[in-house]
Amino acid sequence: MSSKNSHVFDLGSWVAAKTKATDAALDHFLPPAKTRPSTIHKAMRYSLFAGGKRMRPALVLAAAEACGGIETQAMPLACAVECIHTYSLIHDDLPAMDDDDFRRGKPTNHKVFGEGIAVLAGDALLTQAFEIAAQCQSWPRYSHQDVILELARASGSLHLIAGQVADLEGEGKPVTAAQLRYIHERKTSALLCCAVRLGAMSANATPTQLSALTDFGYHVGLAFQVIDDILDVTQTSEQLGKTAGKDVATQKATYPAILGLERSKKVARQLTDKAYAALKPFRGRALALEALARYLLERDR
Ligand code: GRG
Repeated sequence: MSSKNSHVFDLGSWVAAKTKATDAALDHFLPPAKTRPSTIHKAMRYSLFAGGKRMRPALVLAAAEACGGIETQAMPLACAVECIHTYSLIHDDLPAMDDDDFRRGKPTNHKVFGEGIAVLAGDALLTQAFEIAAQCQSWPRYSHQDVILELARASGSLHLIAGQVADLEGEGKPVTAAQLRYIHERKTSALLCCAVRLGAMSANATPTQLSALTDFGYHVGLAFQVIDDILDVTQTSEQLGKTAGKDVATQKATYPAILGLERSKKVARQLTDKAYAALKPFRGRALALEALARYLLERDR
C-alpha cells in the first residue's frame, strides 16, 4: 500500500517540529490577547491554541517539502488554513449548528465567551486567514491572486459552506451514498485538498506536481472524514476531546450509518490507497505526505 520509506520516516518528530513552528507563527500573526478589544483576541486565541492536531498546516508544509519548497514561504499559508479550519469549528459548535459543549478537549468557544463573541471570533479568524495569506510572496508559477482564490474557493459557498449546508439539511433524512460523498467532498476534503495545493504553490510546484497533489489531497480528505465518522462511533468523548456519538444522536448521515463499520473501514483504506497512488510522480520522495496519509488512516482521535 505504501512505499517502504514511509515506515522509517519519523512522523512523530516531524509533526512535533512542524506543530511547534506553526504555533510560533500563529502567535506572531495574531494580535496579542491584550490588544483592544481584548475579548475577541482572547476568544480567537482560545480556540486556535486549544490543542488541535494541526493536520492541515502539516499537510501544507509536507506538500511544500515534497516539491522542494522552503518552510518559511509555506508557513503563512499553513497558518491561514488553520485559521479557516478553527473558524469553521467554532461556528459548527454553535447552538444554531451542532450545539456542542466540548471541542479539542475544552469547553467550546461560545460556552466560554458567549454566542455573540463566538460568532465574531469565527468571523475574525476567517478574515485573519486572508490577511495572513496576503502577506505571502508570489512565485514564478503562482501569484498572490492564485493563493487568495484557492483559499476563498475552498472556504466559500461552493465547498466548505456547501458541505455544511447539505449536512444541516440532511439531518434526520435518508441520505444516499452519493449525497454523502457530496457532503464529505465539500465539508472536509475541499480544505485538506486546498492545504496541499497551497503547500505546492508555495514551492512553485510544476503542473504535474500540483495535479498529483490535488489528487492526493482529494482522496486523503475523503478518507479523513470517513475515519472521523468511524471514530464518532468507536471512541469515547475523552479520547476525541469532543462529544462522541453525536452523529447517531442527531441522525446525521455518515459512512457507518449507511455502509456499516467494516465496510466504512474498507472505504477509508481504499481512499488512502488512492492517495498513495497519486504520489507516484514523487518517486518515494514525498515521505512526510506518505506518513501523514498512513497516520490519518490509523489515527484514534
Ligand atoms: C459559515 C455559519 C458558518 C459556519 C461554517 C463550514 C462550517 C461552519 C463547518 C464545517 C466544519 C466541519 C465540522 C467540518 C468537518 C471536518 C472535520 C472532521 C473537522 C475536525 O478536524 P480535526 O479532527 O480537528 O482535524 P482538530 O481539532 O484536531 O483540528
